[in-house]
This record gives sequence, C-alpha cells and structure tokens, in this order.
Amino acid sequence: MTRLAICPGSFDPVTYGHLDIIQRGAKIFDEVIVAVFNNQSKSPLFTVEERVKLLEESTKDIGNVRVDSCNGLLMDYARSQNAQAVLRGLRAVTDFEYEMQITSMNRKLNEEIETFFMMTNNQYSFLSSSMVKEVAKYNANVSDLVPSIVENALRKKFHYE
Ligand code: COD
Repeated sequence: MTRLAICPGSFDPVTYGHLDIIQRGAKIFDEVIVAVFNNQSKSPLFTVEERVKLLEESTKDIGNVRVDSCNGLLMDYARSQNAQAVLRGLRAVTDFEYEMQITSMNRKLNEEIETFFMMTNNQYSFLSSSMVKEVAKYNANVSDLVPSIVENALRKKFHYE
C-alpha cells in the first residue's frame, strides 16, 4: 500500500520553513501532495495559481512530491486522493492551539485519516509567510527565508522591479 500524505496550507508564499516540512515528510511517506487551499480568513497576496507555480518550482527536485489546489474541505480532498495522513508543521506554542482545533474538527469529519505533526527546524521557528510579506513590502532582503523564485515574485508584487 502506498503511504500518501497531504500537506495542506495557504503557502502565501512558500517559505524555507514549509519546504523543510515537505522535504522531511517526503522521506517518511511514499508520496506527499502539497495542497494549496484558499483560506477565506486570510486575504492572500498571491493567487492560488501563483502559489501552486511557486511551490512546483520550489519542489521540482523532490521526486515523490506533487502540488495541487483545492477549494473545499481538507478531509474531502484527502479522502478523494485515498490519503492516509495529513502532515502539518509546528513552530511555537502559539501554533499548538490552532492546530489542535483544526485536528479535532478534521477528526470529527473523518476518523480514519491521521494528522502527523513535525516540529520545525530551529532555524525556521519564527518564520512565517506573513512575516516574509511584511518585510518584503519594504524591500528587505528575504533571500535566506524563501527560494529565489519567491523572492523575485515578491519584488514584482511590491513593484520593486
Ligand atoms: N516551520 C515549520 N512549519 C511551518 C512553518 C515553519 N517556519 N511555517 C508554516 N509551517 C507549517 C504550518 O504549521 C502548516 O502546517 C503548514 O506549514 C502550512 O502553513 P500555512 O500557514 O501556509 O497554512 P494554514 O495554516 O493557513 O493552512 C490552513 C488550512 C488551509 C490547512 C485550513 O484552513 C484548511 O484545512 N482549509 C480547508 C477547509 C477545511 O477543511 N476546514 C476544516 C478544518 S478547520
């Protein structure tokens, strides 16, 4: 049986913190689908299509990772792909409560799909897409936080090129 995990998120845009979780997850699962969701409560900077493209480019060297997008419920999507697991990253205590809420709702929707948490690499504990956007808006150097393709996309969005 193929062990398939869904790594869901907004990825607005993908950072080295996300990529660390995706890379480590791809060593444990046979296949990982990175699924971009349009989180209604966040107003995104990048369209879903742009986020998918940036993720595809950033993960192109990891053979067992593919990128997709979805509009509906995560658990419906996971079932449609015959996934066994959802893969999430945990940074600080602040993530914990939010993740507990999502996981408990997801478990109510589908008891058979397990959620796996991976603790962030210390290097990326305080890295988030929001922080990257906040500083990139003022043309700060984010080259050690995101892949160069994302850095270029941010510069374009904020009209620095
Ligand atoms: N280090 C490690 N992990 C990180 C880092 C970092 N620096 N930064 C982010 N991560 C992890 C996050 O913890 C998360 O696991 C993943 O990477 C993606 O992060 P985000 O911020 O892009 O994703 P979120 O939290 O916005 O994703 C929310 C979902 C899209 C998963 C959620 O809204 C959802 O499931 N939507 C679909 C609708 C649904 O099913 N709702 C019911 C459940 S509430």
